[in-house]
Amino acid sequence: MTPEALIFDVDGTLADTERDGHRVAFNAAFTEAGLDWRWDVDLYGELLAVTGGKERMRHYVERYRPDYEKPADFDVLIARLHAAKTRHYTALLGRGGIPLRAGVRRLIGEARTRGVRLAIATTTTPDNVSALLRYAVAPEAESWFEVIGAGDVVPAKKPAPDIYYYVLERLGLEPARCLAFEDSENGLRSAQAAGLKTVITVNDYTRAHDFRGAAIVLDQLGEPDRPFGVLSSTMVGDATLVNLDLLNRLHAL
Ligand code: XBP
Ligand code: MG
Repeated sequence: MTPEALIFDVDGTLADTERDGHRVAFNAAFTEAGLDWRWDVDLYGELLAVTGGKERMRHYVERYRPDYEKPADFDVLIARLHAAKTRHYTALLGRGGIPLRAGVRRLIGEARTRGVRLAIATTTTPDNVSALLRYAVAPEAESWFEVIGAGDVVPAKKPAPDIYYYVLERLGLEPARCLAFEDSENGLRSAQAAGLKTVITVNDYTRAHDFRGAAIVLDQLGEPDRPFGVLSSTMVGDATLVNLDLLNRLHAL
């Protein structure tokens, strides 16, 4: 049974955006604002437990900077820092700073050719999604995605299922007709709670996460000359990349 729609997470799934993208942009925003907040690669890995950039900054101050005296207008500061971070991040994407992960372009192309609908469910800011699609996929790629659920359109971010409910409602589809693509435990919990079968492609930040309940866990989607590595699956058979044939089999399980 062919899935009617593929719903993609963005950060860590379409591209490895976190370590060399979001993290760098947060640090640039902190420097610009004259703050001594610095997020190194390891600390950022810990901070990723909290989804959403504004939420992540608040968590950092609460958990790691008891010394920091919050100004009365702390909410305004967070909003300003986040706007600056989005500016730095989208500029970095505009310079071609972040490529797509292996197999992403191929699978999106195959879905379009075969009439499988495409959507996005992410906690990241809409401008970040637009920039990644435009600069890393194709100038018109945003129009390939029927629904883009992003950022603050729902109040509760992943691992809450709200963003997937939002996307499913706009697609007009039951979760059983779709497949989700995620890279993290928070993403998997969100998709699962919305009733979606989920394909996981791990990255360096998420390799050790708990992916119980995922339909399949891979190191990447695979290319003809770069077979995927399987971390967990009951049914890969002789497949070496994620294509619609494999997705049909997963979906039918
Ligand atoms: C992605 C995130 C995002 C980005 C930053 O999670 O957690 O917060 O790190 O984006 P997921 P903003 O891949 O599970 O959707 O700064 O725009 O919030
Ligand atoms: Mg992700």
